[in-house]
Amino acid sequence: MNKLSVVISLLILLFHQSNAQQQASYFTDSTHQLAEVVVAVQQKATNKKIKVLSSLDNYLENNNAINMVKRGAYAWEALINGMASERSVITIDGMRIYSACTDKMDPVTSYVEITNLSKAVIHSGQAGGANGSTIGGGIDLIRTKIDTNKLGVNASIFTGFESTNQQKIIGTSMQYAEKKFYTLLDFTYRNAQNYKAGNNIEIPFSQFTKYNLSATAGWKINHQKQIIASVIYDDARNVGYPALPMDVAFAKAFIGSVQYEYHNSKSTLYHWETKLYFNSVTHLMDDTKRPNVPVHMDMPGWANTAGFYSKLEGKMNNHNFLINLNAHYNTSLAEMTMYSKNSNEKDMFMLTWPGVHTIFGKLFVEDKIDLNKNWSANISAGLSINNNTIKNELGLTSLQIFYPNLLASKTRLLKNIAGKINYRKNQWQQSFGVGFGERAPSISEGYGFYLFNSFDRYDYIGNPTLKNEKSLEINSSTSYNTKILSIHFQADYFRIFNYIIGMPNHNFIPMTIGANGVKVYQQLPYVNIFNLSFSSTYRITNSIQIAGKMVYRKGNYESLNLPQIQPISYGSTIRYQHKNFIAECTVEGALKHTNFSPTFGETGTDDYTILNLSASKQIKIFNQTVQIKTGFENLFDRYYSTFADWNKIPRNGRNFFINVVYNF
Ligand SMILES: [Cu+2]
Repeated sequence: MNKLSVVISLLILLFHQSNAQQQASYFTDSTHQLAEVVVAVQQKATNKKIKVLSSLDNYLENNNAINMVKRGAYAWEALINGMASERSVITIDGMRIYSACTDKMDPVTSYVEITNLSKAVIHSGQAGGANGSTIGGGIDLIRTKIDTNKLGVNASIFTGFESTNQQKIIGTSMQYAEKKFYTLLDFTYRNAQNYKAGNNIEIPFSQFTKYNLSATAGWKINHQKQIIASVIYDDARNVGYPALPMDVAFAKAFIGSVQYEYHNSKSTLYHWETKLYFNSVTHLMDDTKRPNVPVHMDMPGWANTAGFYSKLEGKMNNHNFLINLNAHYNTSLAEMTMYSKNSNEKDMFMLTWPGVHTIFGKLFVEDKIDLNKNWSANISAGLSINNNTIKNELGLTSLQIFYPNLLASKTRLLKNIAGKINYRKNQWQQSFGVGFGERAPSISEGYGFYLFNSFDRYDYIGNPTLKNEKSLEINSSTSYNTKILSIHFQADYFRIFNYIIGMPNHNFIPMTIGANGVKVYQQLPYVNIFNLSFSSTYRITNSIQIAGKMVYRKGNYESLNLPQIQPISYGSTIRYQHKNFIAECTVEGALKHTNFSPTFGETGTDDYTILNLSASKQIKIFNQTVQIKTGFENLFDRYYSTFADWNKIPRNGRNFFINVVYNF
């Protein structure tokens, strides 16, 4: 067993499992990913504070490698290893999805529901490079697979309530399986009003409504072959973003795929999986509900992506290898219309993403070699080709104002390579790895046109002449595991060359009224990002367990701090379990944010500590089970915001929640 992969299990287990002890089976142990291990099993105790019907955002935030940037109550942006989403690859079942919002209101993670996910596989650094080019890492959101051993109909209905924003959650999960055919359908509805921060302060424009439907159907051709078709339809409406000057009228995604799978555990090439997919994301931002807006704006965006991957896994002697060939084609377009108050004046229209088409193709190979009883090694390498073409004539001519020699098309070659050595003896496990990777600028970084950033209040202009960003990384981990005590220690260092960041350009005049100026994406010669995390679990008695964790990050370019780098944060949980009853008390907090970045508009945040209490119980009635989880978050109603809260919008105040899941 070699835990090279960080796999976090989502607590969907309540839907599909009747015993908390079985959770471990959800912590998949992949032999393939070079990913860092924040050993999931150890994290379990701290993760358990999560509600069954929690948002995926809250769930991901518990991982030591991840911080979530909050712009409202909904759709947070995941930072991996202290790096913004341009530097990571987030996929759903291996599928690439491009967001349609120029303001990061619709990260990929917002298009799935925790209720239809089985796990989030989190890779640190180059280990996350299988599905795309990355610097910080990757998250693959794996949806629930059907339990084909359970023939007939299996279903659950669930409901939840949160007092902080009067959130109502209701949904169902239904499975039907025959010998040759199976299907799974999940539906979740959430509706929330404005939430309240500590001290009972209401945060206006933080409401949202979301519908999510996920359906899968599989046909088993024989024991080894099957075809799976799947769709996700996600529809969020009337979503408020209190930290931003605009809200969302709607954000919709259709995500569809067909997959062919061959599996034969006796063969050298034991698993082959090929998927064709398509997804379409539509986003409409407006400010019609905001008072005192100088000029009303509409900002719709569209992102359509079609692609495939073919993944082959094999085993030969002491080698365990993976070959992943994938490609996708994306079109991204975003517009802005400023409505003139004076009917004699013309409305202003701009393309903020000038109809950029991206073609990306990648070959990724990985091998895990068992050298002897104690030693093993992982090596991986990838080569990608990335082409961006501005297809819209107006978009191209607009950008040519700044870049007169700009050509419509640009092709980049991106390389990545990584190696890791692992040593395992008795309860100890050690690893040491190095990696190198490159990424192309994102659409906003390369081609964005007057994108207003409400954090530093600058209009941003993309730079199509940017070089590839390159990263060198070193990582090391140590774990010690016994039945009673587990400890995990992890350190990562990234040296990123040609680091892309917006820098003020005083020659340009901002478009947004009240903006501080214009920033153009430029490159710092190099930056350093250093991450350190520690987590441990100690079983005091059979029924009482304590867990703790601490995370530290530092990001700088010489004496300049990088933005959005967290201060020291910590968490501790004490958990009591007796049969099907679990009670927990969690303390979490962060120290004062002192290494903030004034250059990028940051002003630092205060330290905070909050306390959460929860209890869950499972009741069995014949073949049916009812799971109830209830508790308080931020019990003392502390008013606080973290370093990652956009424009310092505060987090939730005291929240009473209850989740009920009924399986039948
Ligand atoms: Cu938006």
